[in-house]
Amino acid sequence: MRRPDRFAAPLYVTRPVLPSLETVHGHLADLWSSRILSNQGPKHKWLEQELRSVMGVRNLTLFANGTLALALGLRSLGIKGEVVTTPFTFPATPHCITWVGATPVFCDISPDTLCIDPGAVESMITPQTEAILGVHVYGMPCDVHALERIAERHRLVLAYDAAHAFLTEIDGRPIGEFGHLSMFSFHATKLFHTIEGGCLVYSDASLRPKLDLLKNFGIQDENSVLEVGLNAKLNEVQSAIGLAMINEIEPERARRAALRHRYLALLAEIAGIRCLRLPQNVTDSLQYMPIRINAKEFGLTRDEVYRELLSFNIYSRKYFFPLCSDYAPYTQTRSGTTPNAHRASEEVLCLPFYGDMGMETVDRVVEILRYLSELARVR
Ligand code: T4K
Repeated sequence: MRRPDRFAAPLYVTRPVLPSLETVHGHLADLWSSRILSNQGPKHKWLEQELRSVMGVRNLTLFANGTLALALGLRSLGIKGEVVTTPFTFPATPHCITWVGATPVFCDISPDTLCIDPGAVESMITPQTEAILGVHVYGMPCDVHALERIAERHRLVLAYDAAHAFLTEIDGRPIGEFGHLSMFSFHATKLFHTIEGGCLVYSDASLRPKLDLLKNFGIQDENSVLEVGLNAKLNEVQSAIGLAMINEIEPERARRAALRHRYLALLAEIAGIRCLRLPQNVTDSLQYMPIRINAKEFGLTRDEVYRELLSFNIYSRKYFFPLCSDYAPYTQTRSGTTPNAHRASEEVLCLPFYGDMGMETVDRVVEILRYLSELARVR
């Protein structure tokens, strides 16, 4: 059994998609002549318009990043009590709840979707509960219909952290159409990005003026401040990057779809590795390439695989380990039992996945995984 070659350069979990410098220059030239660099200028307005059309939604507001978007979204709805959420997520999710003065409550995830389990949500609801915050992990949708029924039954706000779910659809319906509001991240590591950035999509159009105030210090005009707002505006340079990125979305999605196809076909042949399969009626956001490693069948634990991959110069990522409930600020947080979340956090590994990594790189990553499993078997 020959040890495969190590990658000469580090292979990261992702690399930002970059629009052509020429297109970016064109937009920057406008800024240099107008000298409008921030405060919801023309590029910002234009990008909001473009994204409404690309994402197929009516109500969309841009923010400086996804975290501020979600925190201000919760604030705009006046959430102050308990918010039931998942521990299997990026720390920004419970942080946003905490920053608005509300209290996160953790419950378990479904083993199939890795998203919040509606039954577990319901078991955590108390008279203090005001909202449910689901996370569409890796673009896999939560059980939106079951959550909607629970939210209606208990008169709760239903919000989503859709940071990974840009262009995810269920039965052709944009994911942002479900629930009261959804946050999308436009961080550099996302398929569509503005370097840092994010947006809220929401069902109630009357929320828009409030969100516009909240992201601009609450300033109504020179003489009046109506809200305790923050500075959460996407500036004109970031908006220009976003505009230049619009034409990159579909080519990048096509490249990633081909890579995903190859990964799925090759990984299916390795015992102990399971890929997250989206239901037939769901359009893939093509954001991450998560796999689950069953240590018994594969011969190595996820952590061992992670370390072995580093020796090949592959920087896979354990999104999401540890669970948020195990981070210092949340160890005392009310939580149901979360066996599925614990298991997922110990088994999931996100493999390198970005358009220009190239098909042969997928082949090499899988060859290395196959080698590791064979090596574990003969040891
Ligand atoms: N909710 C969820 C469920 C989220 O996953 C996130 C963010 C949020 C909320 C908050 O949204 P934002 O406020 O960020 O808009 C990265 C991203 O920074 C973060 O946005 C993302 N989730 C998270 C899952 O991944 P890290 O700490 O893993 O980033 P980092 O710096 O280790 O980058 C990962 C790899 O990407 C690097 O190894 C190399 C590559 N990279 C990264 C950057 C920043 C580049 O090649 N170039 C770059 O400029 O968090």
